[in-house]
Amino acid sequence: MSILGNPVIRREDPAFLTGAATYVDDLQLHDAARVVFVRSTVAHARLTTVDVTAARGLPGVVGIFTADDVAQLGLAPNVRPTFPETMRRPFLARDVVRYVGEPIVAIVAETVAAAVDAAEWIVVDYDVLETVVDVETAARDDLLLFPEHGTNVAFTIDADHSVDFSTADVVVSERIVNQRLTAAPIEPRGGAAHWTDDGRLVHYSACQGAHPSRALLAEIYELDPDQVRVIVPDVGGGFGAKSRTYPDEALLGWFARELGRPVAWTETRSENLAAMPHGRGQIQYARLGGTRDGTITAYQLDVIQDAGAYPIVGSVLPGMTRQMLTGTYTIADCAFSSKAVVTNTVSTTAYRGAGRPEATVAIERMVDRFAAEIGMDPAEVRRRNLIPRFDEPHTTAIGTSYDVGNYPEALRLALEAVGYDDLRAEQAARRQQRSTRLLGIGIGMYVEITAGAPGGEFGSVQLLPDGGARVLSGATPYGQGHDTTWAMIVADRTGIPFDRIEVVSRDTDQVPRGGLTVGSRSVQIAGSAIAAASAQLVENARQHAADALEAAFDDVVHDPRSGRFHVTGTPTVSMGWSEIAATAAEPLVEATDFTPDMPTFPSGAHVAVVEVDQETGYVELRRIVACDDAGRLINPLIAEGQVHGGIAQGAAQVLFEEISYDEHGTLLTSNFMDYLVISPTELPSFETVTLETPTWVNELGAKGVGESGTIGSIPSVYNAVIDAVAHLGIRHLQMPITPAKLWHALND
Ligand code: MCN
Repeated sequence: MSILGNPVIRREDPAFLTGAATYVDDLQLHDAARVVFVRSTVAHARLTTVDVTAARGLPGVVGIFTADDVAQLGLAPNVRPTFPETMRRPFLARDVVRYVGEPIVAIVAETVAAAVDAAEWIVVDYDVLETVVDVETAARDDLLLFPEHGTNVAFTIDADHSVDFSTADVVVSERIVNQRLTAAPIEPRGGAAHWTDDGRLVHYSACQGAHPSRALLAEIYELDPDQVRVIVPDVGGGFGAKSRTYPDEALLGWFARELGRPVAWTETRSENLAAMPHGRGQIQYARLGGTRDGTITAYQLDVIQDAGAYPIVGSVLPGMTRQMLTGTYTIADCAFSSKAVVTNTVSTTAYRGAGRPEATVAIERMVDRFAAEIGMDPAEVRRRNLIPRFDEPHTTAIGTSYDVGNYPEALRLALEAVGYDDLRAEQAARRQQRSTRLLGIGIGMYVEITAGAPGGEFGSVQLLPDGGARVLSGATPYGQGHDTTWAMIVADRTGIPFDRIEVVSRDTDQVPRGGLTVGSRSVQIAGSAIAAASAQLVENARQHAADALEAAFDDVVHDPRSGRFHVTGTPTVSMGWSEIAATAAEPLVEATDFTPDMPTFPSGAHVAVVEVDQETGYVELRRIVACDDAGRLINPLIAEGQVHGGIAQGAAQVLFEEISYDEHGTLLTSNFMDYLVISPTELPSFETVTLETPTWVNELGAKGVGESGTIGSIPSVYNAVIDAVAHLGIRHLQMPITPAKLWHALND
């Protein structure tokens, strides 16, 4: 029996659960000074004075840095060369600040307390400029953040034609707000840096990719990548928001070099809420048309994406929304357009799902709106429009080719598991009894794209002298259980026992290459590389066994279950991995880079059941049934954990979480009293339903699962809440649907 597909308990967890893990802030770098940033308290202003003199020489202060002190670094590199040059940001603000939280001065001191005290003595005078926070207002270009750019629009995607709604009997339209969120990782951002005697930069970072971080730092410091070592210690979550070493953290190397000693920085929670880029922030104008028999014929989605003050990844995420435009449905005529627009807020970036939840929310809300309009059950409308099961690539009207999928089965399984018909009967009965506990049932179908960005991943497997193995992986885990997963793959392919396989990652000196852990790409790319390297190692070892057993190579058989090599027909004449390791003149090691030919498209169906208290507007999540098809699962226990976390974050978006700024650009949600992170008390036990439709894109048959829970849960919970109140004439509400918002809707 293979170890793959079994719920192997994560080997990472004992350290996490007992406090034995080492996060950046736990590193005891000898003689490290601490960094504190002075950040803008004004959203848009000309800086008239930045006076640091009073802070110099204060007890414990070892260095103070302003824009002038880091001028040699120029502007921070753009995320991609195609980003507008005119919108590039400085490392520290020089003339103008464009959001609350923009770093202006860095103080380095013996302790954080000394640096915080010194910060009180920094004088910053602001000549306040008019501010634009609302993205729809910013899109009108009445006020420009970068006058030399001529517009606030950073990127556009134009619709290639106008959709024909003339054949539709019914057309529904809606403005849908995918509000700003923060990733809220349990560990905020942090880093530490020092220089070696031979001039190498060593940078520790709580980030999502050691090698991309090294490449960026090498670019900034004009060093050969070999001159930079990035080490990623244990990381307390990232959810997309830690996918880049941002300008503040990138400066740590500069401070360390100038001061000739190590420096370390960990942001506070409020700093994290203000300064770590946010997610979502997409406003959608959706239009969907169809015939009275329930056939959807036309769909148009136009979006405005809030880029924040300086465009980074968030501003190009509408591209992902476009790719997943029509979701799991066959819709003959569709079109998409988008504009990414700068505002006086922190930049937006990827947050779990990154552009795909937005696509899913739009189509799934509109399908429900359409169903309500024609008076048909939303499950039935979905059944009538789902793409039938396919095993060859299926290309949608927007031009995206999906690999394999079985959407009707996911819907059937989820509805069966939830007991859909009984719930509808219960809902009808309650409505008839005029119960104030309003029952809502919401379906969220999704298909999403994983490993959507091009690129491969490195993996190697080395046979150790004692017959164990060491795996090197270029992927950087930050909570996904990669060590367990990679050891399972190697154990399966080689027969080397699981607990004798060690995994090395997150250190650019130990692993030659690696990518970013984003877009749920790791299992399908890094996992496939490791599987291929394992297979090569087996072939290599077979040759050794053949030599040692004095047999022809073709006559030597490897048994992956026992981990032994024997001569065909003579199982007693055999060798194990430790004997091969002992007899081999050189250590056996095999390395591979795997680059898939195309992304994969995980899919599924979630059904949420909610109860709305008509008197208070409080929404109680009663059940969430999730059927997530991520192809073949390597470790169903970890996959389920991924789905659980994702569901929690998705439900949180619908019910509680929202980053808000006032009209002056002051952050109103600067702590966890105001930013309502969801907790277990607001969540039911999730019910998961298994469906595995293996992909042919990689030999593991695996798709990504890291973001599925979020993508499926948002539309299901959203639709459930609206479904609960639909009979009272409510057609739509914007997220988050807080008790106050719902109460007002029910009473207005
Ligand atoms: N898995 C599996 N079989 C599959 C796919 C995945 O068994 N077919 C399991 C594996 O055990 C793997 C894990 O699921 O270790 C996640 O695999 P994958 O879907 O490939 O995703 P990545 O490892 O590339 O992780 C990225 C993804 C993203 S994009 C976000 S955002 C996210 C997420 O992972 N952020 C997380 N999960 C997170 N989990 C934690 N704890 N913290 C975060 O910040």
